Amino acid sequence: RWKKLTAPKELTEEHIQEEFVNHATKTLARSAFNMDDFAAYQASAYSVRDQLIDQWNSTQMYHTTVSPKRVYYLSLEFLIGRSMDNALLNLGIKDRYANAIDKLGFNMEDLVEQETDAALGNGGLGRLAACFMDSLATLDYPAWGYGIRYNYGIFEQSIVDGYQTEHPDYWLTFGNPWEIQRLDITYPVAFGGTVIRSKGASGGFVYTWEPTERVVAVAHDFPIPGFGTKSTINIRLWSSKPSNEFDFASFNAGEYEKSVKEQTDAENITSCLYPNDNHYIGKKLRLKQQYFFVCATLQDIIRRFKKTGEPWSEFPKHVAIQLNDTHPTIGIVELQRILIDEEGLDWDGAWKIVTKVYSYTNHTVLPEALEKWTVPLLKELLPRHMMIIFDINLFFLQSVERRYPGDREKLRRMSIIEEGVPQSVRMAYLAVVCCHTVNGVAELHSDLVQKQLFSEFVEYFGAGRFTNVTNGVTPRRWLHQANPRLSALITKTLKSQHWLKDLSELAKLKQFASDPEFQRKWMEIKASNKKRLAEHIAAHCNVYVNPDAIFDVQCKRIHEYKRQFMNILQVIHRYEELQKMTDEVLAKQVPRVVIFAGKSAPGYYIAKMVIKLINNAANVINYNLRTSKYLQLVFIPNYNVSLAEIIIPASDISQHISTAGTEASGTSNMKFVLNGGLIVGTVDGANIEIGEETGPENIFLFGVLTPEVEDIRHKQTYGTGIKVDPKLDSVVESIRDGTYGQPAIFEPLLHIDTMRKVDACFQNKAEWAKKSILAAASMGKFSSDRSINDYAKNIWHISPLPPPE
Ligand code: DL6
Repeated sequence: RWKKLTAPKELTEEHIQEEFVNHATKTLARSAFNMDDFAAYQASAYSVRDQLIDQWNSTQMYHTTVSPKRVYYLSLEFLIGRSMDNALLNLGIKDRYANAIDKLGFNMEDLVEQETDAALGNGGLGRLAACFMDSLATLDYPAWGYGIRYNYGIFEQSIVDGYQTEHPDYWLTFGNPWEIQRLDITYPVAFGGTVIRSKGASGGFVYTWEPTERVVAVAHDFPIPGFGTKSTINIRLWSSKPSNEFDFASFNAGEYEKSVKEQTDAENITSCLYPNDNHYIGKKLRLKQQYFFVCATLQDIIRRFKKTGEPWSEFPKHVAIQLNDTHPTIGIVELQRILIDEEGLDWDGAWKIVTKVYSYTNHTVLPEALEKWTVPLLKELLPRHMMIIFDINLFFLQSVERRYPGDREKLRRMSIIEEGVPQSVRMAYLAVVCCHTVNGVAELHSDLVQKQLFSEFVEYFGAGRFTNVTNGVTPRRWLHQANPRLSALITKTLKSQHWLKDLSELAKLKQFASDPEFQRKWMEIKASNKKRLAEHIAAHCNVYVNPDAIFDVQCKRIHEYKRQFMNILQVIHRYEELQKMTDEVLAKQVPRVVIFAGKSAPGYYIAKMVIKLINNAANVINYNLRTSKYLQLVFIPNYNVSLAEIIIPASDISQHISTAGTEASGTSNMKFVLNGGLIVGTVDGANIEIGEETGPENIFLFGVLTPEVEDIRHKQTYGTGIKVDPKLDSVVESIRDGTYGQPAIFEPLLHIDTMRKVDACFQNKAEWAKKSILAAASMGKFSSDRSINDYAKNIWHISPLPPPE
């Protein structure tokens, strides 16, 4: 009877309308006279969620029955964006929904716009996690994502007088139809206190942690549907709440603030996402977040494993845990602690299990982004974990000492504990010592990881522990959803949608790259995407940009190493050149619209000054009546996933110009090319592999190679050569003399010649269209499906488990 009652009904338009009205009137208590677009979005969202839940229940039930090896993807960030459009497309029910809703007087595209982004991440790392979830579901892998349900996601950015201004992103104001709160799934999490050592029954020592602070983790589930499959997997995000709701003693004594303090302290743990990208900050609350989330996650994983009734030795046959950067690394220590202190295993037995389960992805070689927690802070919050880290380090260094007797310098360099006042724990070293596999995220980056960051560990453990998995992006969101017309053209041309499940099929488009009719359709879609972006810019920046100009985009987090500063100098140089031209020469210039977007960390002064400079320069450039036909500049505020979905399909060129060796991979580079934009980029991160796939003629790479960077830096620092490009002298001078507002503080540099090349190429429309098609058709490698298959095969050793039809 249960089965019959829960069997999904056929999803006819009528059924969709019934469900919609049901949610509007019952869930939202609205009447037909009180339905605006937002209420209609909510009613649709709840009814789509019902569809998701059906699939999700059957996927989970099936996985529970089979009990396969699962991968658990632990990430402090999941930058999901909006869910409704994505769910409709992945479930293959968008047209039916749009028609059904249309007949009720609503437009699906308008409703989709009502949704607030789930912005629980800073940038590339968090968005990668979201792409990976889409691929895991699409490829039918038994997988779970685990993270934190922040009440406040990444701040919202507005531009006031040219300056970035931050506003809290309370994304949950109107509830969240895409989550299921699991008040029945809670786990205790403890902090602080002391550790008591006593003699155990077998004569060895037993350690009892007596914490001073206890909170509770509550599960919230976000179903993630695969594309063209019944698999729907889960991201489980934890929120914190107090273990004792209320301190009645204090309340009765009239100390009201004290009585709620425990409650607020507990809830604070999952209040805010730390808004730093590629920069670690040693805040106590951040460490609490990290431990809180892995502690709850491990209890959940262990509960699931225990249902199998199998002994601990079988744990690695059921569980693979991937650490998305070092942020969840304390989870390694937590598992060792649980196994020895709570499950009674001896050290070696526990260690064998722990080291078979965990693997670690490194996402940066920048020293300022490598996490280090001070020993006093770790001792204060997690005293037992600190003891275990010291033990792991001791055993590790003892074996290093055996291999390299007497080499004290090596021991100091390789130690997980960095000496200093105070001492600190190098979390990346901890991860390398404890994980069976460590990967970088693009070929060059993985090479630097092995040759620079962890070279002595490669020598010690052997190269087998280290590998590369080049990042990828999901073509479902980043082409099918963001660029529906291009997706439709590709499907029509290839006579099937299968390319959305196997992106390498895009290569078949190459045969049409010189076909004028295909080029015309391709470029017409680009033109309409540019118009759409121009409308967004008019609405949000009050600038009317020329949609026929080259759209030259740099949108990403604002960071010195990403060199938005270099880009704005180049724009200013272009502007100055235009000023010098006669009307005749001016009339021959290729019009350009330069588009910046991106957030700076709130405390990152230089990055914020770059935003200000861009906005100041825009104010000068856009109001020059003589030259604004040829050059316009905008900074679009509040870059997020939804805005990226508008910007990316509209770019002609996009800039990925980090100093060689600094950008681990980059993933927006892949999204731009997939949408027919060409890259202007340095020889860095995934740009290199993209160039290998497209061929050098379909990408504008420039600049020095990684090994040369150190050399140049050295020469600049010590003043023995390399001079600033003289073409930039006047730019630097004009910034210095205050033409663009804030004088000085900026330093110059290059890529002007590449931009000239771009101008020349853009004038030949057919050649440009051909490059655009060929580049997009070469993107097969950069699907996150390929990345996930690499992880599954080489690191996690898991297999697809499609639910039965
Ligand atoms: O791997 C995803 C993404 C890369 O594409 C970017 O190149 C890289 O900068 C970013 N790394 C981080 C590091 N943050 N921490 N820790 O966000 O990862």
